[in-house]
Amino acid sequence: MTAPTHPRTSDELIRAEEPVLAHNYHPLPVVVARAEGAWVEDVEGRRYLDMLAGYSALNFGHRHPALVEAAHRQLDRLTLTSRAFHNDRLAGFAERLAALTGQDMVLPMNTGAEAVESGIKLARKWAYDVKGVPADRATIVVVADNFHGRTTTIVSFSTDETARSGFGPFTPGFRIVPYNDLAALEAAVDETTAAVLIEPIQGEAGVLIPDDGYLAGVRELTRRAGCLFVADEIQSGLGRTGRTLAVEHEGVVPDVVLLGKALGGGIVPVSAVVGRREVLGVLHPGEHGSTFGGNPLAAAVGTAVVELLETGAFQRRAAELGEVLRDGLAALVGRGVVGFRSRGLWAGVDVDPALGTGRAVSERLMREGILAKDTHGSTIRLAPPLTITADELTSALASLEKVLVAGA
Ligand code: IF1
Repeated sequence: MTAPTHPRTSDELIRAEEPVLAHNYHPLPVVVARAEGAWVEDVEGRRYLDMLAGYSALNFGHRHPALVEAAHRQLDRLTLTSRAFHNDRLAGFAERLAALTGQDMVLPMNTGAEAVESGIKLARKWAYDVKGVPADRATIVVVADNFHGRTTTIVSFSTDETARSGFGPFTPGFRIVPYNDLAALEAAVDETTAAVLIEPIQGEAGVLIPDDGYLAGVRELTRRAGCLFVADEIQSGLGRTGRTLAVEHEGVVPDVVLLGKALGGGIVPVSAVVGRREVLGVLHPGEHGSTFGGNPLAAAVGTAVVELLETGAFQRRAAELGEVLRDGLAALVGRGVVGFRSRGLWAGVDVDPALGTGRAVSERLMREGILAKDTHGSTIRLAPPLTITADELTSALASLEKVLVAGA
């Protein structure tokens, strides 16, 4: 790729943001101008291997040709109708997505948080209309260290003070129990419970993988209690862990699955609630909606994403390269890595705090041409595009070793 001639340098662009852009992030000091596949290029033409992939929104790499083609084709036909009318892309998207996930119905939304909020509203309405919970008494059980988005209701049940503090008053009706603890979950579920809402693997918490049997236990517990199992697969889904959905590692089918991020192929925001007819069927005209939800551009790109996943090739690739990632990280334990968790092409790597914070390690990796991001403390999240090659992955691991062992 040739470096674009840009009117301002990276430093000038970073400085220009300061007075005019809200400071709700602390980005690494890199200004990306172009990208293709697993590689991004900054304003000055420096290249970096992207090991974050937009927090798993770029599972198919930057500007995957099939996805860009689908977007271009649709841009030249129709981009938005609102749901006041039908459009010729939505039925196909809903059919393909429902089949891919083994569910009955689809509620198309835009961002992950909107899918989560929609899932919460659906679970509550199902509790009142189907389960018979008294009005306004529905409860939803969530787990500590959850991350489900940034809306006021969602941060109402966050246990991360940074995400929650200063945004009250909060939405009631949520019970919080420890993750990976079936006894605590069972104790929190009662006749008012509409749903249990969990991430099959906790992403922001540091790629925390529950014990084998936990997801199957949640499935059995919610079935027995007559409440819904709602799985937030917005970060863990769509091939990331080596399966279409992370719940498949335990052969579990939730009542509702929340999808986002990679569903839009890293091109447009696309999210969805997919689930059983008995749940999504509680919605009637006028009860829920969104200006852009199910728009033809989103549906066209979303359909192309589903087509990429229908063959299973990306899932197999993530599983195979996930072994390279796992073995590479295992070789670093005791050499700067104090622990790690990985499933498919997704890992949370705990770096020895003596070597620096996750941020400091991310900055050292950046100087080695690798873009990654810390989550909390000294944990680095690795989530490359599933299109990464074995050689690229191996070189990223070598760079990690270099910045850790060399304490560079
Ligand atoms: C940020 C990380 C954070 C998610 C799960 C719903 C959503 C997310 C499991 C909401 C979004 C993003 C948000 C972004 C950084 C990133 C993130 F975990 F992926 F790293 F923050 F925790 N469910 N995660 O992971 O989807 O509304 O953002 O489309 O807020 O900084 P969204």
